[in-house]
Amino acid sequence: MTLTQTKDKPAQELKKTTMTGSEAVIHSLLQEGVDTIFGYPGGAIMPIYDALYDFQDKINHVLVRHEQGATHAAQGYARVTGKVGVCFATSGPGATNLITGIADAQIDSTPMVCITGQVPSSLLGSDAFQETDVIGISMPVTKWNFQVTKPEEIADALAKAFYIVRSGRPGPVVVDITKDAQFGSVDFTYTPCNRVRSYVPVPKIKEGALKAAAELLNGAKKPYILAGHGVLISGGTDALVQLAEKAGIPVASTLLGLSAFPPDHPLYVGMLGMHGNYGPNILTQACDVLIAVGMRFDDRVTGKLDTYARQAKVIHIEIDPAEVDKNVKADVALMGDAKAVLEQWLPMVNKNEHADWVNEFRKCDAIEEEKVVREALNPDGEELKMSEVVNLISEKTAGEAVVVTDVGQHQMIGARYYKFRKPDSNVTSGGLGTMGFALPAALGAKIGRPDREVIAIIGDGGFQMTLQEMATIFQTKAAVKVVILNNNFLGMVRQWQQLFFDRRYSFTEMTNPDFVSLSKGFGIEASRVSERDALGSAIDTMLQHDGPYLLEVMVEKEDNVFPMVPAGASLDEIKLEK
Ligand SMILES: Cc1ncc(C[n+]2csc(CCOP(=O)(O)OP(=O)(O)O)c2C)c(N)n1
Repeated sequence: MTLTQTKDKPAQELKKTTMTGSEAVIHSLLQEGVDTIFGYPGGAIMPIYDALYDFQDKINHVLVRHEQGATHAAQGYARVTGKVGVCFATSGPGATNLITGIADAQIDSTPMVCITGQVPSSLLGSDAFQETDVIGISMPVTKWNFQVTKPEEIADALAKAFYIVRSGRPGPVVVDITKDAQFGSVDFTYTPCNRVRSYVPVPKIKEGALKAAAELLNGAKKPYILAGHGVLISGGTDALVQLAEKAGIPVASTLLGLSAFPPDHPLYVGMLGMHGNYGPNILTQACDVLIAVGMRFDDRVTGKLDTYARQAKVIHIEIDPAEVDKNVKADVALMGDAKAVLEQWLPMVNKNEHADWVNEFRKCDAIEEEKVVREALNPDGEELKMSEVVNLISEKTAGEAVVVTDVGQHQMIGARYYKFRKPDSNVTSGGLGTMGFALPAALGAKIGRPDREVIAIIGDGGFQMTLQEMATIFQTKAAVKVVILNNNFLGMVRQWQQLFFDRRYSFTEMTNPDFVSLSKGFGIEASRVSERDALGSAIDTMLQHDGPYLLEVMVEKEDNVFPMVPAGASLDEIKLEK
């Protein structure tokens, strides 16, 4: 996302005024259009919180219950609004509690600015109370980080932080501010940043590469588009539809690319990856030109690299040069912002149709329908399956909700059976696979888009990793709908134990608390359902409830997610059943 595309208000110049470093932090955030912060106070960041006290009419500070919750909430907020998520935390444990969410934002390209308080600069390196080297700790998982020790550095550091997180491939930044810098006085001026020496956020699109790619595509008999998160980040969904329609190219989506292409479109063929659809995986091994758009050939998508799409010429559209030729060698790399590349490339692409090729996907759909989907959506057994629950939620929300999933079987089922009909609607932890992500991310998404229905789908395991954020949901009254798919197991790990470790269920069964009472204890209305006959009305009650609501759905304990490409296997080895 380039600076010009960001949905934040643009930063403005501000003339000189004398203020404290802490006030300078708040004024800098206001200059960048920030109106929401997720945070948790403590000793080393108290001056900044004190300054914030006077700006409660301009900035909504959401007091989370754990700093990890602040990061995931900021991620959820950023993913559905396209704006920068902002977090505050204190030094030491406050700062270290941010690390999981920062790593998650880094691998899933999410723009986030984390501001941490730090011990006074005179005490740096002395093992002072709550001193930790957050710069050192966060270095490998941030796009940039910086320690401010003087009040006059604050404005420039924050201007640079916002420029870096928004520009090019988005990511997280940490700005660590010592307490003396917060207390000190500064003549504040604010100059937005729009350039950093030696940093080229968006590579220049090369005309020659576009022509070479067009030649490959125009000669292709079995072209195939893999759409990733970069399509959504660049706002390139319309451009992608135009390309696919003009040249008659089937389109598959990565996990994070879901909602970038209309699910009912005749050229849409489904999801890629370990638990993706059968056709998109198996036919990767049959296409002749593979066009990867804003995706990074994650190992969950490629399976065994040595056997991955060996027959195909690869065109890789990508903003981050570090991703090109990293896992899969590109025959032509189209470097740049996905939307810009697609728009510039379109006139060079010939009109075409590949009806027989698209039909090969439909034949695979029929196989998957027969072997997997029919039973998943119309089970013979009495117990509810996750798939039928997600399918019903999809129908009852007309595919128009923001769906935030956690990590595990329910995540893959959510991705497979929710029909995302609006862009920027799928919020999940893709790259890092962070259990505990969904509840706070859903809170952040609802705060960012109160106009949209936000539904968190979470496993009984992951819910217990960040359930304290139920208190934040209660306090903010954010009308998040939480669906726990309770199988009394760490389901995805149990599935692997069943399939690859001889059914030795080593520490994956859970004796759970009473989630309904727990929710009510947090002041959030809740109910439980386990019968098929009662499922529809239970979902209706949840959706119609004015305010947050938790629905616990008891599901089959040992249900499995299929298809599955076993870890490290080739895509040809995809399993449709045990
Ligand atoms: C923080 C973290 N710890 C461990 C894991 C490994 N892990 C992946 S899926 C999973 C099971 C999730 O269980 P649950 O939340 O109940 O969801 P289910 O798979 O049953 O739908 C585990 C333990 C992880 N992804 N994240």
